[in-house]
Amino acid sequence: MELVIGTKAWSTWSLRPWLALKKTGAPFTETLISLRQENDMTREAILPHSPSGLVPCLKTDGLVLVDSLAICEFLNEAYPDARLWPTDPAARALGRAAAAEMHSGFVALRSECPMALEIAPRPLDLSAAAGRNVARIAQIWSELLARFGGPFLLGEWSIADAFYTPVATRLRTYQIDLAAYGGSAAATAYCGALLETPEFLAWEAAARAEA
Ligand SMILES: N[C@@H](CCC(=O)N[C@@H](CS)C(=O)NCC(=O)O)C(=O)O
Repeated sequence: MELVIGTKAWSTWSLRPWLALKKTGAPFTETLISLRQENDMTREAILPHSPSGLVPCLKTDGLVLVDSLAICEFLNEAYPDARLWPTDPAARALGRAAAAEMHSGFVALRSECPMALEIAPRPLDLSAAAGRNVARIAQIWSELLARFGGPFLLGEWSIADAFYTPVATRLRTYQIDLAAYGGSAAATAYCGALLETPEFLAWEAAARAEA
């Protein structure tokens, strides 16, 4: 398998399936494309790998799969023993809803607070829209952690946690306090736990080495 990804300091979309793939334990190679190159050069570098012109892209068994959520769902089916989603249908449904809400939403937070693993934490004033995004994330995290008992959203680590790991980096980088947005103490602890998994720490070390 080959996972084509973007600059590790910035590519939130790449981080998600990379974490899931690491959790499967399956061997894979990485192809790293530098994002934010001038003159459309990033797109030109991506296109030979990914017909969407976007990363991530997974190449496996003659398949070329684009989109972080689709790749994670593929991995869940290809590696059932990795339990990337829980076996309980209700937990799985709630996890998929949480991941999909991240995948398709929180636009203000994403644009105002880009993932930037190479910079030191710094405070930032959020717009009202981004503040509402943070409050909704605090609500999702607090409810799921209370329901399933943590330490991750559905109890054991799942694809939902892969989708919220980039959010945790944003909260840390821009010094956003979840408690100020209605988040529980468990939600704050969960944010820290996402940034302490061995897989995320390996990604972060590589991101810092890129700089
Ligand atoms: N919905 C897609 C979004 C992928 C995406 O937007 N990727 C960005 C990098 S994080 C990209 O490839 N940008 C191309 C560019 O910067 O030219 C997914 O989930 O994979």
